[in-house]
Amino acid sequence: MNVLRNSTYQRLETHKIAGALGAEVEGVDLSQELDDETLAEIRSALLDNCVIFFRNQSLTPDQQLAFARRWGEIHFHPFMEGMKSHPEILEIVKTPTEKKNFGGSWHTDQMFSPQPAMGTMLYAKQVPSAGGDTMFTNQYLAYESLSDGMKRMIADLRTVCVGDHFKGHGGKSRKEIHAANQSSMRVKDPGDVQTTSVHPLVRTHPETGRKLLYIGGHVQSFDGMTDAESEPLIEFLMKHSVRPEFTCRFRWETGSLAFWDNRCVQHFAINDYPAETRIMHRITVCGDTPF
Ligand SMILES: O=C(O)CCC(=O)C(=O)O
Ligand SMILES: [Fe+2]
Repeated sequence: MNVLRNSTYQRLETHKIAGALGAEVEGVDLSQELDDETLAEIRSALLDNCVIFFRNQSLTPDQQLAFARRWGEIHFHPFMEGMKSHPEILEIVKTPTEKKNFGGSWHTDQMFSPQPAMGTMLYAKQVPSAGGDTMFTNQYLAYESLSDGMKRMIADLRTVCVGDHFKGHGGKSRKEIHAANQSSMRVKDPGDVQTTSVHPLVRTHPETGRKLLYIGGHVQSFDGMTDAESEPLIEFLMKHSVRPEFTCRFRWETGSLAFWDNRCVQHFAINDYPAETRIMHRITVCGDTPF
């Protein structure tokens, strides 16, 4: 059952943007150093709503980083090169000449890492006149809405998650895909950073204690099963996990910041602005080992 998301706050206000998840937060200026009470209320709003949005923020990279650091260590993307001036920040850019976008399929961030990102903060620097929205889906609801039989069947499954050479991209490497797209974003070699990991398919959120379906586009197979055996169930669960009634869709404006909890949502960046430019600044915060 979905939680009601009706918490009340002293320092901020929340406005739900959909039935399943997502709320806009008002009353907070993220460029300022926040007191512990405000931060605690933002944490409750995040845990309640799975993804929260702040509008009309004016943030330098240093200010965005200072806010992110209040949540933990910064997670560096093993494959994507950060900004020269701020390696912790990934600049997500798509210009009119680029066909592909970054994050244009359902996934949860860095699921291929042994300790995937706890949360992602995405700040809009430049947005198209229309389009370029991001969708989110609530993975508690995805789990809870499965039948008892399916819940029993998947209870002990573990997923093998990969960070490169995705089957969906014909096995091509990130480097090859970005080169073919003449992408503005730079791919780096992960070196000896681990980029294939095995995780429980049914995960318990470490803060809320609720179970959820931990699945996303990085899942290649189930541990101990062949690709052919895994594929039909992965396909069913991926389709189920993004049913419209589990989702919300955020319409960006310059100065919007989205903060999502990667432990319980998937997201999808919609690629529907062929002739325009979109520039976002993204920081991911380190997470823990899924259980
Ligand atoms: O650009 C977006 O809306 C999201 C891209 C993405 O997947 C990410 O930042 O993790
Ligand atoms: Fe993402």
